[in-house]
Amino acid sequence: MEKLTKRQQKALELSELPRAEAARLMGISERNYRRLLENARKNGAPVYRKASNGQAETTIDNVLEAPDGYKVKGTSSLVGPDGNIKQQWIKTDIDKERQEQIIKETFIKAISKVKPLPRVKSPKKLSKDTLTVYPMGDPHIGLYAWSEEAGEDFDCDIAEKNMRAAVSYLIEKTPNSETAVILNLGDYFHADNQLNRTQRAGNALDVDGRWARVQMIGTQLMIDCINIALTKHKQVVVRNNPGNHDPHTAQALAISLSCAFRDNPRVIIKGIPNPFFFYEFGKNMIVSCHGDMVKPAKMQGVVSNYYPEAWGRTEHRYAFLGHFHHENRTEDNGLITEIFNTLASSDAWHHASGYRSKRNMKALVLDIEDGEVERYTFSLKRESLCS
Ligand SMILES: [Mn+2]
Repeated sequence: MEKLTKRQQKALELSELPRAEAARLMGISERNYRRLLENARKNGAPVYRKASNGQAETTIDNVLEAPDGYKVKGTSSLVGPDGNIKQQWIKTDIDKERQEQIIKETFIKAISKVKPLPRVKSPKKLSKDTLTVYPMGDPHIGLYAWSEEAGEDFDCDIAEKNMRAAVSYLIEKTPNSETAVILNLGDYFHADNQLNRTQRAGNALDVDGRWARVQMIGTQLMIDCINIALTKHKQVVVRNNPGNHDPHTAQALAISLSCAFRDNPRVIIKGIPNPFFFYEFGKNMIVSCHGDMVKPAKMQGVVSNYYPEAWGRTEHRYAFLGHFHHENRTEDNGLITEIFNTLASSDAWHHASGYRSKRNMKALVLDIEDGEVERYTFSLKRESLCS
């Protein structure tokens, strides 16, 4: 029996009285009194009614219905010396058919509230003449910074909130290119495993929580970013550069994304183990790697050496890098090398060492003939616009 309300209990106590009298004592209408009794019954309370002669009625017909899902199987009575029934217990049993029906109805009701995953519709009026690139500079999901020590607070929740806001903002602003490239420049995850040290240098890492939780948050976040991009672009190419913080987890992320979007021909997950990403669009060529292995100043030689045919076919050549967190754009003999800022904060060591960069995320629009024609910036100050 569920807990009765005080008013239901009072109504029950008065149920031996004529209904009009009981309602008057409770200061409510007969109709409302009847409702109270009905609700008490629904909560499982057996409710009696007195016969008009003032004696308790003896047949189960006079007992209001058993609680839903139960059926009355008999009564047990206490008979006084005068032969009248003083008290009566109603024996109920589970009504299996009705219970099945209730379970079925409950399921149908619950299911009707569950919305299926929204199938992202392909947008209309798309331009084949532009390509939008969303470089994600070193997101460092899983980094923990405490403002008392590092000047700024940062953790998984903050990283996730900022990234969602940035991607939503930029996708709202950019033109309707048919194809977009989500280019994770590397160090998407702060730690590659639970040792909480970088693989090569062995630097100690300040981490937020458990590694598996960070993986789950980061992977879901990237899936969500891709889905946001699918609302704007017909084709979404995704690349995850392995960084010095996440040489393995970047690959695991890419594999997870391949599985998640296996049945969606609109999403292409590119080159999982190769540290270099290559993409050609009209007269544009994009090469990207994290930036920890090849010095930015060497990129012109590497790109022309690795991709000589594409170098010959294209006119606007870009090398997009992360790793350094500060912004830098240089042009060197036919290649523009650009290092992007990040949305992540500094950790304690970088703060103590005097490194701090602007925190933002950008979107670049490349024209099929003319190269870069537009760019948009989400700085963290714009976050409030996107809540
Ligand atoms: Mn790095």
